[in-house]
Amino acid sequence: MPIVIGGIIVIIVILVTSWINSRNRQSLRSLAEPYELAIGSAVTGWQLSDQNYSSLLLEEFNLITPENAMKFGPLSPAPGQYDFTEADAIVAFADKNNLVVRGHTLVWTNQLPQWLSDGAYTQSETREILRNHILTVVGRYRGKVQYWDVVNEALANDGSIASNNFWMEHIGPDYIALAFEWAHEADPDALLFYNESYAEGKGEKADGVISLAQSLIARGVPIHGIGMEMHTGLGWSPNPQEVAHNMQRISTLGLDVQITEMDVRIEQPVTLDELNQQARVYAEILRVCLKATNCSAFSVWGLTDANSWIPSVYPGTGSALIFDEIMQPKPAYEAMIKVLQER
Ligand code: 9MR
Repeated sequence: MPIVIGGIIVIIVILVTSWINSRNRQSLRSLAEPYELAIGSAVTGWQLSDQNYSSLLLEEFNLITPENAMKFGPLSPAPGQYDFTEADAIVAFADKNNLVVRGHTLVWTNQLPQWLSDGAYTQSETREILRNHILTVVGRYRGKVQYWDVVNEALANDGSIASNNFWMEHIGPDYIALAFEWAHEADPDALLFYNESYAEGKGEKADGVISLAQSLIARGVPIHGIGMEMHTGLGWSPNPQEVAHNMQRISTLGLDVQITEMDVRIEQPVTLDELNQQARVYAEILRVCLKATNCSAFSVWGLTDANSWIPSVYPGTGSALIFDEIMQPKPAYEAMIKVLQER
């Protein structure tokens, strides 16, 4: 009898220990929490109902960004009409699971509705269309979307405001300030970001981001942060010291910074050595973000290599994310875990 009781006790101890271990399992989000750093991934609405996808997402991440669902084109099939099905599903999922949402993106020259890009609207009509769009979308998710990429990729490579841009052509340079003001009007508590690509290291474009932010702040425009997209690749990733310097400059302006869309593409087929090099790039950028006092989120642009935009846009390259096509952690994931444990 005592043997039976002893056996039962041992089984209970094993079960309780494994339950405790599974709860304390180290994940990116749990390790990042003490740093008050959010760990994010871009998502699509339809994938959230896939059990494997959503459990990996919830284990590792506490912030999500709709990859396409909140862009003007995908949202609005006809003037004044909206289909919020996918965006609502993403926000409801976040709500249910206590995730932070980065709304992406209110004003961009890409992925516009065809009725808008083909339409012949006057300057004041276009202003009104943009105002209504921002008030509608930000208003709908007031209190549920904590961060907005208000304006996306507005700068040319030389750091000037790009002229080959729908909003620049139809409204003029004021479109940027106006968009922030309207977003703030629709949700005064949302934190409003300017998001830019290929402006992470030293260069004219990064300087352009700083001067744009400076001029918005000088005009009293409500802007709270800068998004560094961080789409990069092996052999041409930004110098970490330069990224750190830019984060510092952004901090001097009183703004937050977030890594918003990181991926590191590799030419196919990949070798283990290349995956290790990729891991070093992820680790370096995460370390820079952790050391910066104003870096509040680190997001990758897709959950796994099966969900990445890279292979379709840059054929022959891929493997850009931290989980592989079958959802297994890659060296990049392990390297990020190590960086978060370095403290
Ligand atoms: O990942 C997005 C892809 O599915 C879309 O087809 C593409 C359209 O331009 O946009 C991609 O996401 C972009 C993001 O919204 C803004 N920064 C650059 C991203 C990659 O192009």
